[in-house]
Amino acid sequence: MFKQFSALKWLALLGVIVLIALGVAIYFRAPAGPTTVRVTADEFNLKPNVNSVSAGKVTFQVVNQGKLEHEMVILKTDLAVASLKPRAADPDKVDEEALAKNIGEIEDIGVGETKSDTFDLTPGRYVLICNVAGHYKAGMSTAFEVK
Ligand SMILES: [Cu+2]
Repeated sequence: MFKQFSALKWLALLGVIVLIALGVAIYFRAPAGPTTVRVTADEFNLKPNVNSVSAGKVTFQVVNQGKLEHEMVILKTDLAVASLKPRAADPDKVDEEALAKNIGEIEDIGVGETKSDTFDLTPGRYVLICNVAGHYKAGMSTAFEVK
């Protein structure tokens, strides 16, 4: 009788320990990984599935659904989407450093291809563009916000 009670007591204690361990694991669980933004590129749009994310590591997954090669350049700028300046030597392309900061880019995304990269983004206003000659002017740009 005593031995049986003891076994039950140990079993109950084990149950309590498991519950506490679970609680601790949930409380201290690892923070979520990078935010993923899926961007669709075609002629001539650059469409992210969200227009704002929280600051931190952001993975952009760019899918080329068009018939031409595209890219995605991340510019940190307060300029409006349509107000980026053209390059003096190559007016079909945006000057990525004039009043904007190039944070990074995913280049040479072939037709039907998906390319991803992760960037550490600080709060602010951004513009995403495709800087293949003529594509920005044709409409491949979108405003993006990091909060
Ligand atoms: Cu393009």
